[in-house]
Amino acid sequence: MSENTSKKILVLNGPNLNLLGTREPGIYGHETLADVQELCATAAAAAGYETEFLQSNHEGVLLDAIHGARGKVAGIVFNPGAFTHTSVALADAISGTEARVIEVHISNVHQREAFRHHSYISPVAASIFVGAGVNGYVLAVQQLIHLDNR
Ligand code: CA2
Repeated sequence: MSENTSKKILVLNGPNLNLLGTREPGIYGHETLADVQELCATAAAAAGYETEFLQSNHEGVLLDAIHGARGKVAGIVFNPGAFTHTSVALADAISGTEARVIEVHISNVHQREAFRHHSYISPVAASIFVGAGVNGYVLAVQQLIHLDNR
């Protein structure tokens, strides 16, 4: 484990992901964000890690969460939602704080509209899981733990 980190993982979700499980099940599945929270906590606990979970529809709240996590977590599992495709500020926060981020997208963004094919987050992410449904969060937690113990 690298120095200055704890056995804590921040799971961060961006705009509209609070709607998970309520609409568009053909794209995002039937699981709710509460289900995702439980999946992440269980995957983390299996390796002795704790999770902190936050969803926000506000870019500034996500920025503050990334800044606040500095030195306090092993890394961040991050689904930035639509901010993925628009936010230089979130990318700057990740590179500026040197946060270890695993980017997650429930849907396969590359099978969708062209504007979803570009991510400002991917160049500053350590790993990316796309199109694995909510299991992508579990894979991301496991990957983060793997990287933390290299
Ligand atoms: O596939 C993903 O996880 C996305 O990050 C989800 C974002 C979308 O803008 C990205 O391109 C890909 C949208 C999140 C909205 O989630 C909803 C869930 C259920 C119903 C409506 C929206």
